[in-house]
Amino acid sequence: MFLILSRPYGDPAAADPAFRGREYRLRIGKTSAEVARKLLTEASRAGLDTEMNTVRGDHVLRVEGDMDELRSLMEKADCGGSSVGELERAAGRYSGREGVRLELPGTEVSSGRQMLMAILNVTPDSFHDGGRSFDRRKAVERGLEMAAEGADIIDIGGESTRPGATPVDAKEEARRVLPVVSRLCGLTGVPLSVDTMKPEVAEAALDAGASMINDVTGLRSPKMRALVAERGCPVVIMHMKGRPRTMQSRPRYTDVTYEVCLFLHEMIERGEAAGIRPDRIVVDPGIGFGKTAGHSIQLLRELDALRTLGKPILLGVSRKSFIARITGETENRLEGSIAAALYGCAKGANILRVHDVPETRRALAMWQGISGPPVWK
Ligand code: HH2
Repeated sequence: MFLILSRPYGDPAAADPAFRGREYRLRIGKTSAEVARKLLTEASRAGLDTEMNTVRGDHVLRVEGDMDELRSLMEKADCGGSSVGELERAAGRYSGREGVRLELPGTEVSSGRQMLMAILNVTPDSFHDGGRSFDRRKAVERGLEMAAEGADIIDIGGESTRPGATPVDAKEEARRVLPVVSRLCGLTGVPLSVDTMKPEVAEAALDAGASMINDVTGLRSPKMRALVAERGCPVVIMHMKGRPRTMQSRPRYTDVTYEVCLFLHEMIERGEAAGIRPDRIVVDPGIGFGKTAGHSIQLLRELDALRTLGKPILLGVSRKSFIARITGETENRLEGSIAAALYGCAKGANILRVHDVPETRRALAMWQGISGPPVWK
């Protein structure tokens, strides 16, 4: 697998001196020891910066250079035509030449426009809005409010995944979520997603009118894969290391971005092999899920690596603890959330999962106005 990363956002030299003006950083995974050695030799001959790591038995080589240098390096190291072809395809997906698309009832995600997924937790214990919409009537009111505020998708959850959260059984989760899904479905045209790791809850929610599944366990369950394939609905594959109860107890990675991408890549392959349509899959790095603040920041910095997977990218940074670690503001996390979300957009995020719809909508409009095509005279 190739991961391509562009220069860091902002001043490349200041942000990451290791880049030394090079255009791209490439991670080449799953090479044999022999090919990795050849690549290392050729790269040092060509004066390119390299670093080698072993991740789950794969040799992962980091090379910095522009695309021509990388291509010629692979040819010289005799990696074989298929590897060079795969590099070209990864580069095509990275640069968005192939485009990303996701259809939902009444709306569409494309590379050109970022969407807002509003968070609606029908739980007593979610880390930010726990208890606010636990009452069914209040949840429906809040959903309608978020629709009026401009949410493109509403993501309804009945089980908190905050670190240390107590798991909820399928019956209780369904009891919380299903009435809200059916009621909202009749009252708003905004597509509804259900945030669940349980195939039985997902199935009942689709029957009740939900049109998308957000699976924080990343389609690990064969039943979930079969269900999504059968229903043909869009699905979010999110990366999580461990389980919510224990995931924050000293998570470790050799190369967090590579490992997250490798997991997403494998789950995309398994999902597609189970019959899920390629244009129904969204990927998510799972900010804060089995990650220290440092891991989350590294993933955000390198979010563009996920573009190599060729799927829409969902990003959930809203009000998470790494924001408080940076700003020192434990209570006021709104501004930090918006700043992180916009940074994510610059790196290729297509869908932002947020608690604060109107504030993010206004900030996003400004960012889109500046970064989009020049429409102002
Ligand atoms: N984050 C949370 C829950 N679900 N799903 C995706 N795809 N990506 C995320 O980043 C993500 C998610 C945690 O946020 P929240 O729902 O507000 O909290 P809780 O799990 O405590 O209900």
